[in-house]
Amino acid sequence: MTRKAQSDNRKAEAQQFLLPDAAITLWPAWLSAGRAAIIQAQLTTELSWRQEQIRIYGKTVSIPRRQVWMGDPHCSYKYSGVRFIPASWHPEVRHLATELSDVVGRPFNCVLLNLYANGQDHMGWHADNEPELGRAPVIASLSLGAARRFDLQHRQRGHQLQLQLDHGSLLLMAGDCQQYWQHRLPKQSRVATPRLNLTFRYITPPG
Ligand SMILES: O=C(O)CCC(=O)C(=O)O
Repeated sequence: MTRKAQSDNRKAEAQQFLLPDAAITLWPAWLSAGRAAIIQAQLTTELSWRQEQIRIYGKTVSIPRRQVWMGDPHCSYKYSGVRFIPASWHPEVRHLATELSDVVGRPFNCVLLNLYANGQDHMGWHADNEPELGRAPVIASLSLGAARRFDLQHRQRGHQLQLQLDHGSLLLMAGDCQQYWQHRLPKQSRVATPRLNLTFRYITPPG
């Protein structure tokens, strides 16, 4: 099958959610289980994962997961008072960024990778609304490993959405999603195996 035909098949399998102030699309099996497992194993062993420390309400705490920030050299990123300088592209991650750009029709030049050892590791409510990402960022979130629940809630209207992000799934958050909605990856104590998530983003180059 050609790359174009593969990407058309993936598009056909997309689920779109009709929600106020957001454009959310889920491809439950964007990568085959085999390819997703190979990429998960490779990135888990080959990247320099760090458990970052951030300041919350004046206290320094370790975040409940490990991370790598990666991308083009200009893509530095400020999160909870810490400025992250991007690691250079891992070839497989750069390849995924190009593939995703083809499918989504938008460029991606940086990515936050999160490694959750098990269901105790998590990420709290937040939006990817840092000024570097622009007014209506397009975020492409690829999941590898343990299936986890992913929650979204509208900041003003109270709408909620719960999704399951499976091994090899792709979630696209676009439109005004980051302005009006928050999302989180809650703790799930019964999950015993690791999960890796890559959120591809775009930061406008200077000049
Ligand atoms: O692991 C996930 O699915 C959530 C990641 C996330 O919310 C983020 O990178 O901003």
